[in-house]
Amino acid sequence: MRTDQPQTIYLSEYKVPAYLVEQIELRFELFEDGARVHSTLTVRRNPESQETGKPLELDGDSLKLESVALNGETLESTAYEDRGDKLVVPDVPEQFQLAVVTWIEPQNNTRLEGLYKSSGMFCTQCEAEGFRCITYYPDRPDVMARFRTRIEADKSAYPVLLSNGNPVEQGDLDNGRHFVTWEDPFPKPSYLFALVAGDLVEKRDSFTTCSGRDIDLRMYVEPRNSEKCDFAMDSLKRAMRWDEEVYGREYDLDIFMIVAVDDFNMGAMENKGLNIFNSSCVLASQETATDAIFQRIEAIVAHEYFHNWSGNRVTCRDWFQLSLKEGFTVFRDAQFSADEGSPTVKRIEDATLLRTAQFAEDAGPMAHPVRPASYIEIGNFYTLTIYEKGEEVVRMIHNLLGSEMFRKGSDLYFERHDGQAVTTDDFVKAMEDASGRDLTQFRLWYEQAGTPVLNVEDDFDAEQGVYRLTIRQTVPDTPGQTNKKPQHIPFALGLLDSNGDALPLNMDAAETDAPTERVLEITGAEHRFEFYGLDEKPVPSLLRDFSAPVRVHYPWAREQLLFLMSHDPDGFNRWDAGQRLAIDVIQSLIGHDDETEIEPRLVESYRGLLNNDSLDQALVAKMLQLPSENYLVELSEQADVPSIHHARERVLLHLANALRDDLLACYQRNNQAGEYELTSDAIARRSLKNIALGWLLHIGDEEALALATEQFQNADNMTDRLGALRALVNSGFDQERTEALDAFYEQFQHDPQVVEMWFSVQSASHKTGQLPHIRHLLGHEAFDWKNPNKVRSVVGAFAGQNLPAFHNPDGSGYEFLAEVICRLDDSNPQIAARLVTPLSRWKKFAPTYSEQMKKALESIRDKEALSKDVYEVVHKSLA
Ligand code: 0A1
Ligand code: ZN
Repeated sequence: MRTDQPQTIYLSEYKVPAYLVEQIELRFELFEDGARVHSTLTVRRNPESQETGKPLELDGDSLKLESVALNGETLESTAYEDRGDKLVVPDVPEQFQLAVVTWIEPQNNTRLEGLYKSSGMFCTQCEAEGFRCITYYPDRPDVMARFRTRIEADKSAYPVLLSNGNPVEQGDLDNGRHFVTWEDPFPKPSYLFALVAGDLVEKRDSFTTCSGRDIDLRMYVEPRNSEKCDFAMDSLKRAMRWDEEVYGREYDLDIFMIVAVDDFNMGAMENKGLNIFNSSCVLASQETATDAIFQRIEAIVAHEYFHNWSGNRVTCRDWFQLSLKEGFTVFRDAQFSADEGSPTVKRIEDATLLRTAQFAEDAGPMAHPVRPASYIEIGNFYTLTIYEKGEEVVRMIHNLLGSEMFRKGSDLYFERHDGQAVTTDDFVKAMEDASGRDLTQFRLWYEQAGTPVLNVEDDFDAEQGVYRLTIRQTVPDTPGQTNKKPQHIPFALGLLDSNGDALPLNMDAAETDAPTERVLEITGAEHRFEFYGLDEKPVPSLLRDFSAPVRVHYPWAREQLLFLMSHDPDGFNRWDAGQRLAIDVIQSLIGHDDETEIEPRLVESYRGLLNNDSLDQALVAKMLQLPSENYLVELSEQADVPSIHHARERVLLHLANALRDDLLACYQRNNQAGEYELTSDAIARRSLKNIALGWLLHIGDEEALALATEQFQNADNMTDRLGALRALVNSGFDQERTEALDAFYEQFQHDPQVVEMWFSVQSASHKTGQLPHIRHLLGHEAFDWKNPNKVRSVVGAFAGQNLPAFHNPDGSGYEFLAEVICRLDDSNPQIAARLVTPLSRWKKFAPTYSEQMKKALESIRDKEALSKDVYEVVHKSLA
């Protein structure tokens, strides 16, 4: 048990830095048994700081201090204090140079923060507070310095030496060593520093910017990955062009580099001019990556590139402002993906993630505002709330202002704050100043946690021809926040007549020529809207395109949902109506015996979808997918996972049996030979085909088994091969499942990204993902505790996606997860803390489950020397 209480950091205690760093000169001597880091800082007192005479305090973590020199004079150890996490130098002049030498051990760094080794190469991860694991430094984003970095290493083992900016010098040294010096002309915070040294192949391309500058584009990967770079490179060029066209943002350095590393805690990192990626988020080929992975790579490459403006040129003042860069950048990458593919499908995917996982976070013990007010460990705040809800907040500003004003606001923001470290409030202010709109109440979205709930009622006055909507909003209590104020909510609405035609929304009796869609603005606790000139009670289409991240309650009749599924001109709401109908049907079966009738109109609507070739096929593919077990859990009060699973399975089996011939026809229609393409139509076809195959195998169809085997063996792309594998794994055909899994591993065992898919297909499957098999996978030759992707693909998939196995009523799933978390806490606390999430939701489950989940949390709490990462999540969960 940890006896000391880690410190909480508060936004209200923010103070400007007492010292500023103008320039930092770094020299890295890289060896196999460690690295020596020489750092020379040019420092001056911050004229804006009130704290005159304050000692210089530099942050450090796991460093061995070798020497300190002030203005060239080596200091006696009595002239400074080495507190481990701080280096304090009491007597410093107004301006000075401080030279610090530290010794670090990248080869033993399993936390993957700071400088570490991955597959034999050196690489860094400095966001949020990793730079302090490299050298003593004011490691906070509002200290922005110019970096000059010299890297020295063995030339044959590490021929490639990279850092931020431009290479300015290179040469050979004694003993087979060499060096390269890099200079970054843009002042930056330490979290954007990066270094890479390795034996990597270089892939080159170029991009000509809108002003005619030629940019050198380079990707660095291990030689075995050299054929997996083209898609990322192409995505990068498309993102660069898009950012010029849509946001007027041009790239600013002469070189832009991307490096792929296998061991990485997150997806990727936007270090200035030198983005570092988790291999699984950048490397792809037709044979090894699914369509979903291609789309993820496109989005992440764009995301990291867009950060060059939204994050790097304009950065965050402190880590409470994290959503300033993340919310805005996710919004930008979502717009890019929408423009490159199917906008409706992109919106459906984003809303699904938000409603399934962010709403759950917002209703759980770790709920926090988009701009949090306090934290213990900032690593725990790279959350769905900061990223995804943060995106929604920016999207709502876009919805309220319109595209043109939003662009004016973004131009003003970049112009006003270029080179500065600012706050979310500065962002909102720029939007206000450019548009003339008052966003005072809107700012509550940054301050109040919790998902607002809208209760919608309607009535129709047939005599007057008036339709009335009454909308009441409440914002639920969250830890530390009660009695919240109403928020400013853009609510997009349409009304349909009984033919499915869009009605004009006359909001004043005399109005003519009214639009058929409006964005209503809800600001009070209760609002009433009236629509005139109607002959019959319309069917409302509420919160179109998911115009705000809120829960909407309206007493939908199944009739209305079926009607919207086939008539709503808003694609998102068509899909949403289908989801609501399926949820209603599944929920009505929970706790009832297997004789209860399943809504026959659900089958007919799915039949209609399967045979609908006039609708966007990408939308059809989404509409066919039943709501996930995770979402059904999120929607319930006291979740009983086996009952939810059973009810959903009943619906799935019923649909698959009733639609057997339609599914087979759908499979055949979409199983066309031809060149592999990544167009949204081709992606939709593969998706439809694989959904049909999965359903058919689920009901044990022999004809489909033959098709799946054929597809598994002969597919020319990973989407189809994995689609067939997944269908086989989730089927009752035991022998074919085993054969396919063995053959797949045999074929792809040398490709870590594919082996990760192989792990997660098994771990997430109700058929194979039982605990003994999960333990078996942990002992597999390809499993590696030190590699976060492997941990995620086995343990993450089991606890996060395989709900019936994880929530085994005997509690074994929870005990297992607690054991894994304790083990990982010693080597990689960031990854360990993320794995606590499924347990942290214990209050959401029926008592037999929640009591055992709580026990598992308590067992983690009692571990010796718990990291502050895990401490924070576990303690807040148990509070
Ligand atoms: N800023 C990166 C994500 C990132 C965050 C933290 C990391 O280490 C703790 C690593 C990467 C992004 O938004 O892509
Ligand atoms: Zn980001």
